Amino acid sequence: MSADERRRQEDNGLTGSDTLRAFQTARFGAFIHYGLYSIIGRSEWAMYNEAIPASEYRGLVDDFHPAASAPRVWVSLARAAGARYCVLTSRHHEGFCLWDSATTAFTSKRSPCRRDIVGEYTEAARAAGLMVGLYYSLLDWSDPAYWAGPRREPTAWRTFVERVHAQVRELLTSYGKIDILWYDGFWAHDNPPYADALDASDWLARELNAMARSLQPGIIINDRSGLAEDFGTPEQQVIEQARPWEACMTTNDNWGWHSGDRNWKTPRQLIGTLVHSVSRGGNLILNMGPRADGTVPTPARKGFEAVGSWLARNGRSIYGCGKSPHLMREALDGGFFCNTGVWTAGNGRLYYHILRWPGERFGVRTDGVQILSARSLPDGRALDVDSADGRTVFSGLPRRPIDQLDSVIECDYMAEIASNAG
Ligand code: FHN
Repeated sequence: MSADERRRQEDNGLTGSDTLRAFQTARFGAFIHYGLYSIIGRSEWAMYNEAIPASEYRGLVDDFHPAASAPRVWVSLARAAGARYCVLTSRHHEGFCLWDSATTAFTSKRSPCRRDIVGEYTEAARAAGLMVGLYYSLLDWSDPAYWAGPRREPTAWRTFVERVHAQVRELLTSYGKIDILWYDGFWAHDNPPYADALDASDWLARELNAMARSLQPGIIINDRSGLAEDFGTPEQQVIEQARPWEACMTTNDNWGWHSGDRNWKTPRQLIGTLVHSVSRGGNLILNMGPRADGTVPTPARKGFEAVGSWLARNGRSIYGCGKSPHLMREALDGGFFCNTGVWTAGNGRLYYHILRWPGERFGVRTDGVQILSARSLPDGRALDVDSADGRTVFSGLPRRPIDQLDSVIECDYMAEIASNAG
C-alpha cells in the first residue's frame, strides 16, 4: 500500500493492518449462509430447534445438490450489490463441511455431488476482485463431544478441539489468500447463545488464532472465538464500537433459507442500515440464504440489486467513508429516528444522506464546520449553501426527492478552529 494511500486512510480515521484498512474502506460485504439446513428450509437452526438426531440429519447429505453455478451466482450477486468482500459459511453449527476436509466424511466432497464448494467460492470471489472471507462455526451439533463439553468428557473434548484446529488449518492452507476469518458458535450447548460455560481457553483460541495469523499473515479475525481480535460483530443491529466493527444483518428474519419467512427488508431499510452503519464508523455485512439448489430467493436478490444500483450512483459517500469527526451529534441523533438525514465523511468531504425529503430548502445543524460548497449526487448539480455559526441552509433542491431511498449531498467544508474565547 502506497504512503499516500496510507495517509489518506489515516485522514479517514482508518487504522491497523492493510487488510483491516481495506476492510474498513470497503464498508459493505455479503454474507452467505448455505448448508444442509438449506434443504430443510426452516433456517440454519433446524437441527437444534427440531431436535433432529445427528444420525437422521446426516441423511440430508444424499439430497445435497447445489446448482453447478451456485457459488459463482452468490459472488456475482455480491458484486452487483456493490459489496467489496464476502463471507461464506464453510461450516455452520450442523458440522457439515463445504470443502474437501480430510478430518471427516461429513463433507460436500464426500456427498453425491462430490464438490468442494469452498474451493469454487474462493476462486469465484477472487476472480471477481472481492476480499475473501470464510465463516467457521467452532461448535458442531453433530459431534457428541460438543454436547458433553470439556468438563464431563475432557479427552473427547480435546479430540474435538484438535479437529477444529485441523479444519481451520485446512481452510487456511488449501484455498489461497483468505482475508477474513469469521468465527461463530463458541458457546456451550446448554445455554446458547449466552455462553459463560466456555471460554477462549476451552477452544485453545489463542493458539488457533496464532496459527491462523502465521498461515495467513494478512488475515483479519472477528471477535467470536472468545477473544477480541480485529473487529466487533454486532448482530441484527447497528451498535457503534470504539474499534473496527461490522454489523451483520439478515434480509428477512433468518440467516439460512426458511421457506415460510416472508418478512423481507425493503431496499429503504437495507440502504438505511448501510448508511447508519457507516455514519457511525462501521461496516455492514448483508446476508443471503440460498435455497437447497443454491439459488437466491428473489426478494433477497432484489434487495441486493437495489443496494447495488444505489451504490453505483452514490458509492463515494460510502466506500472509504466513516463517521464525521465533527458532526458526531447528527450521527448520534441519526438513529432510525433522524428527522432528515445523517452524515458520512471521507476522502476530505462530507456527505449528507437525505433519508426523508425536506423539500427545496432545508437547514441542518453543522456545529464546528463551515460548508463551502455542495452538489447533489449523482448528477453533481450545484446547490446554494448558506453556512455560518453552526447552521447550514441548503436550497435550490428539486421539489421531489432526487433518490427515493437516500438522496446524497456532497459537501466541501472547512473545520472551524474551536475558539477558546468561550
Ligand atoms: O447461531 C448463529 C446464526 O445461525 C448465524 O450464523 C448468526 C450470524 O451472525 N450467528 C449466530 C447467532 O449469533
